[in-house]
Order: sequence, then C-alpha cells, then structure tokens
Amino acid sequence: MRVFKNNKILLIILLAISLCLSSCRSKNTLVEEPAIVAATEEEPALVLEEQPLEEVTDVAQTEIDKAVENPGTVDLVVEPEKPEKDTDKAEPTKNPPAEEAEIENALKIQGNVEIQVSLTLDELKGMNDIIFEDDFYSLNNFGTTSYTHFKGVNLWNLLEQKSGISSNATKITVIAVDGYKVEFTIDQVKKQDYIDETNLDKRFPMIIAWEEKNQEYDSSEGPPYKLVVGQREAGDVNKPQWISNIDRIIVE
Ligand SMILES: Nc1nc2c(c(=O)[nH]1)N[C@H]1C(S)=C(S)[C@@H](COP(=O)(O)O)O[C@H]1N2
Ligand SMILES: [Mo]
Repeated sequence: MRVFKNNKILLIILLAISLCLSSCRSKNTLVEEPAIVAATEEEPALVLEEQPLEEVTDVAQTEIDKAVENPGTVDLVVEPEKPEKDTDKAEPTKNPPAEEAEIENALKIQGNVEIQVSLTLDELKGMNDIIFEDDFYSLNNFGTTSYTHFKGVNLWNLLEQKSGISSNATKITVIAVDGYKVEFTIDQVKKQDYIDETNLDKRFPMIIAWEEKNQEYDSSEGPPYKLVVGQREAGDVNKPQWISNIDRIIVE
C-alpha cells in the first residue's frame, strides 16, 4: 500500500514537475520570443530613424559651418572690394560726365612748369608750327629693327611754348597709363639731333605722336599718344623709350 501510495505520490510529483517544466519552458519561449522580435523590430526602426536624423543634423551643421565661414570671407574679402571698385568706377563717369569727357585722354604736363596743362588731341593737332613727321628707325633689346612712320609734336617745343617749362628744370618723367615710365634729362629732351644709324642724313627730335603708319591711335585703347625718339648713337637701343598710351609728363 505504501508502495502504491508512494508510487502515486511519485507519479503526481513527476507529473507536476514535468507539467511545471513544460509550462515554464513554453512561458519562457513565449515571453522571450516576442521580446526578441520586438527588440529586433524596434532597433532597426530606431537605427533607420536615427541615422537620417543624425545625417541631416550633420549636413545642417556642416552647412551652417560653411554658411558661417563663407559669408565671413565674402564679407571680408570679396564684397567690400567689388562694390567699392564698382562705385569708384561708376561715380566718376556718372557724376561729372561733361568735365571728364573734356579732359579724357588728355596729355597732362605737370610739375616744374609755368602752366600745368591738360592738352586734348585736337589741341595738339592744331599746333602746326611744332608738328614733326618722319620715318623713325628702332632697335630693341633683341636686336629687332624696323622703320615706322610717325606724326606728332616736338616735345621740347611743346614744353617750352605751351607749358612754359622752368629754366631750372633738370629732368622729365614720361608716365604711361599702365605705369610704364621713362626718365629723361632736360638735355635729352632738348636734343634735336637724334639719329637713324642706317641713314645718317636724318635728324630727329623727341616727339609725342598721335599718328603711326598714317593712322591715328584708337582712343578707346587708351590715351592716343606715344613718345618716339631716334638713337643717340649707332647701336643705341631706342625702342624701350617709345612709350605708348602716355598719361602725363612730370617736369622736375
Ligand atoms: N606704355 C608702355 N609703353 C612701352 C612699354 C610698356 O610696357 N608700356 N614697353 C616698352 C618696351 S621695353 C619696348 S621694347 C617697346 C615695345 O613696343 P611694341 O610692343 O610696339 O613692340 O615698347 C615700349 N613702350
Ligand atoms: Mo622692350
């Protein structure tokens, strides 16, 4: 009896244990599996949402950084220069058009003279008694030679008669619009017997030419004046002294 009873009890205990184990296993799997599913569904969803958000934030930040940097450089470097240049260029041409038009492309003689003059092309052309015209021989640094026909005014006569160059003047500087300039002593400007080493019968003064090869310079390309001079002696490289687009002559 005890054995039966014990066996029954054992069976009940075993059944209970087995039931318990099976229920516990099924409960565990039921609980864990949704948890894993939920986790795997939520995590990618969070990752997918968070990555774009982070990317957008990163892009926004880099754009902000660029926007902060670029306007900074634009404000400091580009914008202040362009408007200033534009307004500087625009204002003189817009505000005093009549005055500017009259003295535009004028030949200015300044410094140690009785009268500071600003001569127009028409005024120079009207100076018949000091006009000089001839073929000038040129030699440049590379040994290149050529003959060019020029028409213009005698520079020394111009300085003496039209500007009243001071008797104590020692030198003149001829300055072009591009900044190119050449300095001459008064004796060099006074000199009326520059030569052409290939034709020693000729003699030349220093002239301000407005016409080259029988054609006037295009005033739209700058002041239509070129300093032209012959050679001091044979072999003299005179071409570098042919200063084009002269802006002014400074007497000292
Ligand atoms: N305004 C101006 N004139 C200038 C120069 C220059 O740079 N600017 N160069 C000189 C030099 S060094 C030479 S050799 C000749 C060249 O003249 P070309 O360009 O007619 O050959 O121009 C001279 N006159
Ligand atoms: Mo030159």
